[in-house]
Amino acid sequence: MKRQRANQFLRRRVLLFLIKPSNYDDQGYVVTHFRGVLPSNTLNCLAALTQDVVNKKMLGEEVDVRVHLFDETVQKIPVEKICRFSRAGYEQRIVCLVGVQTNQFPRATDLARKFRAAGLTVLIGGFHVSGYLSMIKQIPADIQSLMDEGITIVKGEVEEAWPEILKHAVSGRLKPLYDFVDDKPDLFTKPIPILDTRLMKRFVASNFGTIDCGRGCPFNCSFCTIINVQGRKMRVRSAETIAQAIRENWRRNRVDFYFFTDDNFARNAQWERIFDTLIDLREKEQIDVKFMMQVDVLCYKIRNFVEKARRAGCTKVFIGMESINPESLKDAAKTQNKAEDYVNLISAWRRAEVSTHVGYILGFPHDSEESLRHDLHRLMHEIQVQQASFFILTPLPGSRDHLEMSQRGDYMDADYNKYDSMHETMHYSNFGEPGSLQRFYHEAWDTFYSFENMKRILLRASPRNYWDILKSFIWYKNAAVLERRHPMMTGFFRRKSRDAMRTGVAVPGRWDFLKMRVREIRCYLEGVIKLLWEMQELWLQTRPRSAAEERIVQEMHRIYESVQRRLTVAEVQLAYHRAHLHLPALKVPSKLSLYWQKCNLFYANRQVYTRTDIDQNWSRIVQRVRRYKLLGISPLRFFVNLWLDFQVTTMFAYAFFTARQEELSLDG
Ligand code: B12
Ligand code: SF4
Repeated sequence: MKRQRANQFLRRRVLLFLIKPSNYDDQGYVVTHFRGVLPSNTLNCLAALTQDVVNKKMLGEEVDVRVHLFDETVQKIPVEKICRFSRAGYEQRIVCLVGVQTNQFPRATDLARKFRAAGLTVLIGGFHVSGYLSMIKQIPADIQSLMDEGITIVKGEVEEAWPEILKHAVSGRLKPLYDFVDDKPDLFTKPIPILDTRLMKRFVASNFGTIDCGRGCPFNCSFCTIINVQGRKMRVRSAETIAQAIRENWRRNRVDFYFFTDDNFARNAQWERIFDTLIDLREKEQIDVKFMMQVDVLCYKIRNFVEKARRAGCTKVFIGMESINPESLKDAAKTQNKAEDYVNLISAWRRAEVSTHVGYILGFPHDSEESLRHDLHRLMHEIQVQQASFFILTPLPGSRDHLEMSQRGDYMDADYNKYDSMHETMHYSNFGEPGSLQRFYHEAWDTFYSFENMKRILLRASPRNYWDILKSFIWYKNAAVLERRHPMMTGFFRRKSRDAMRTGVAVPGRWDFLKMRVREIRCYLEGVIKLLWEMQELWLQTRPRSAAEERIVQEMHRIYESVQRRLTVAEVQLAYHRAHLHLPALKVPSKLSLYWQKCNLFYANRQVYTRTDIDQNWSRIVQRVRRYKLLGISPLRFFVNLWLDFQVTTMFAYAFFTARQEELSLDG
């Protein structure tokens, strides 16, 4: 016993912090949300690699490694606490800033300097440093100064090299720069990203996992960084390792939805094996796993690809469409995309009842406001995609665009925090005045996610993906319209902290900060209520209805078109009567029972078509409150309205939370 204690005492403890930094907003606050939507696959990847090193005791028997994961997009990093403990000097502390993209580089730099100043060992890796240094051989001043301060830069993928880097870190022999870009690891049997149960709880859906089943892409788009870091030759994970990880996650945490983060799953040489394995998991082992993936425009031409994807549980595909303007596609060397394929592509996925989400880039040299408006109209009405994400063309370090612009000496914004595809970072030829492309960018989001377009999309959607699309609309509108941020970098309910601001930005006084937060939170909550009302209205107007209900709605519309005012009770009864002629099982309600149905929606929920009346009553009540005419508010009307709203909201919430059950039974 004593010897065991002595051994424990002699063991060196290493605390390893894997931190995924966020970025700053335009005011200099760190972007953190109460709940996130998309977890970081890079963080999960490094967690798995580290776990493997620890399990295999690759650092030696005497080293006891404790790993802590942080994702700053959903939690505050306890910088002071991490540094304080290090000053006590009991344990060695190593901080790894992981998956640092260009827009996160300024935040990562601030964090790295704080940790380094407290004497910790610090490493930075991810796409910014890997991309920049793989295209431009001369090390830029900002990266050089980090290295001069003793911070280690890691360029490229570390599946093979991670044990060695950790050994160097633990023994204090780290080099300033590690370079693995030309030495890409084979992924076939490497550890699959691990899901951290504690972190998963910070995301809206804790049944959500990520796996990169392969890396690289054979194409050659000029704005893309992936090919210059992960290469044009695809490397893949084995279908069996993927299936084993899915089984394990299902058993331990009931994870049943995945984002396969491959940039182009259609070019993964193992796609068919992976699909077949997933089909077996679903059909033979009853593990009802579903997933979304990224594919290219030509994928629908691959034999069996769409059909097998559906059977394997694919519910959504993200397609790199980028533009429907052939000139713009040529500008980007995206020659594999042919705009004439788009309609066939979308209808192939629609027939398989898999929803389609396209990435669309704004700001190519041939784009103008007028041409983009025209293209957007075609995207919505002719090609009929179900979801779209817009990105402002950005010269990301690591792309050919960035290299060529650097060589030509073209203007590029010096602030990397803006390289998030929501900001203008270069000159856009047909958008002379600065800010005009950004204005159009917001217009594109507002137009695509307008009530009328969302309604058209949901009316065309199949029951299998109706709720998936509606839920995405809530997420997307919350981000793009309420927060004015890109949904892929936005969660729910923004948090802000005075003590984690960008270096160089003046920290506001406590009182000013409090006033600002109260104002912001009030505006946000008002926005959330409006958003929920809009989504309820959307659901009421589009939800799948029974034949009887459909008939009544048609008859009511017919009568409404001839009278052009709200229908009287007698007219509603007439609609029932006409519907009854086609569907005799339908009872024509008495006048009294129609009044009863009007107040008791739970009893007759099939007859709720809109919440317009409820909203109008609320706005009348609010107007009176604003004019201090409280006595003019009828208590009866107030309580009836509250009761009706409660019922509609409850019905919506019930449908929302039981949607997954419905999907399952439909699938079965
Ligand atoms: C999934 C994904 C997302 C997810 C999750 C992010 C994540 N990192 O998991 C979501 C949807 C949130 C996302 C959002 C965005 N993304 Co993204 N995303 C990807 C994608 C497709 C896969 C990421 C992944 O899992 N890669 C696999 C991992 C294992 O590779 P890796 O990150 O390079 O990590 C390896 C090495 O770099 C290294 N490493 C990484 N960090 C560290 C740290 C240390 C210390 C060490 C030793 C090693 C190390 O080890 C890892 C294992 O080998 C990549 C493209 C790609 N192929 O990577 C784009 C990519 C990273 N995204 C990109 C962009 C631009 C964005 C957005 C700005 C887009 C937008 N407007 O929404 C946002 C920004 C989000 C933010 N601020 O948080 C760019 C980044 C380019 C750049 N130079 O910045 C990429 C490369 C795609 C592209 N178009 O070029 N993204
Ligand atoms: S298809 Fe996508 S991943 Fe492949 S090179 Fe083009 S942008 Fe990059």
